[in-house]
Amino acid sequence: MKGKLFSLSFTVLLLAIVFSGCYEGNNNTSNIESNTQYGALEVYVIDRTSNIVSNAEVWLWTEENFSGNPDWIEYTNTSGKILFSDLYAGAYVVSLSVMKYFDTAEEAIAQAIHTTIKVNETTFITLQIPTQTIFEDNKTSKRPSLPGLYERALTALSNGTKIIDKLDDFIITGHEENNPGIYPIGFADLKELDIGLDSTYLYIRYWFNGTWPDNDSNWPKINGDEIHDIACNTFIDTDNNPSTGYKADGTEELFTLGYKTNTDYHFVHGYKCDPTGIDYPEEERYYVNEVNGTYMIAGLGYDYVIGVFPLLNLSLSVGQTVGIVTSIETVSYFYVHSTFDILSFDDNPSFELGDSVEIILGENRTIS
Ligand SMILES: [Ca+2]
Ligand SMILES: [Ca+2]
Ligand SMILES: [Ca+2]
Repeated sequence: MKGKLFSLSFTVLLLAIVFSGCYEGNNNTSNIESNTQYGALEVYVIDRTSNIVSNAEVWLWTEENFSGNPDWIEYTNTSGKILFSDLYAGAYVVSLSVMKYFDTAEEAIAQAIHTTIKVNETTFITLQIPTQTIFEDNKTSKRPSLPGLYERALTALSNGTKIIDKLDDFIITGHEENNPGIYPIGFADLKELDIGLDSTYLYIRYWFNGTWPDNDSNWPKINGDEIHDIACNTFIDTDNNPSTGYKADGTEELFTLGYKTNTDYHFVHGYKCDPTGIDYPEEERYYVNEVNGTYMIAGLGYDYVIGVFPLLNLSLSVGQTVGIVTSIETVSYFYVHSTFDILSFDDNPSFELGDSVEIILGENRTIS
């Protein structure tokens, strides 16, 4: 635990230079050299909703080294904790990974915690993930380009409608390109769909029976097959009339979120609207096919993902009765649909039925 880390990326070094500039002349506070006894530091990491965060990257410096690269980098365990034992008593600074959780050095410095380790004592510190990761359109930017978006989403969703789905209820579609059995992939098993809106955006939150892998190498590998793609689709029947709209579901609008591993085009989100009446080819199903300004919040490393979609172009408003059709699908090397879950109260739902759940937009209600 006392070893220094030498292999740091060029980007980290660049950031370290920024840190160095900010803290010049302010690094003479340590008394570590004269102290030969140890204490410990336990860091606990939670997210914005106070859930524990495992595998969170925690950086630790001695106070005198805070101007540069961290002295230690460690990751929280499944209880959201990491113990730095055998630290010399003295002054330290602890932060979540500057690279992973902050956009600027200034932001990280403002939230770093300065603490003192005492001999034979354990100091406890809680760090909170500073904000949700927000992905704009298909870019992989880590930071929200729209301040307050996460808070807005939570407000609209808490005032909106929750629809509960069963667990372990993947369907076998019967299509030949689909998984004839069921892979046990909890993070693709929908357990709740929340939907809300405000004057600007529609918000859709998908809760899962598991956490999305936050590293491409950790996606499930099963019997020589490998999951490499997840998509969350919500179709809205805006006139609550299944005989109008996109033929398969009678819906008028499609919202999609997802992630693909090992590609430059990781994040997939957007919406389509104004059905043409053409079912194939798929790209001709809607007049409006791409809309900029959509966002995806969380997802990787979380058991939920939130889609934020501009109401522009949509015929949706508070108080409107609509039908909701939702599917969660994963893609593997062997199967177009390696898992398929649909939001349904039917004990034997089928893909073709496209079960629609009727809701009133903006109604604060739980449906199960
Ligand atoms: Ca489910
Ligand atoms: Ca319709
Ligand atoms: Ca289901």
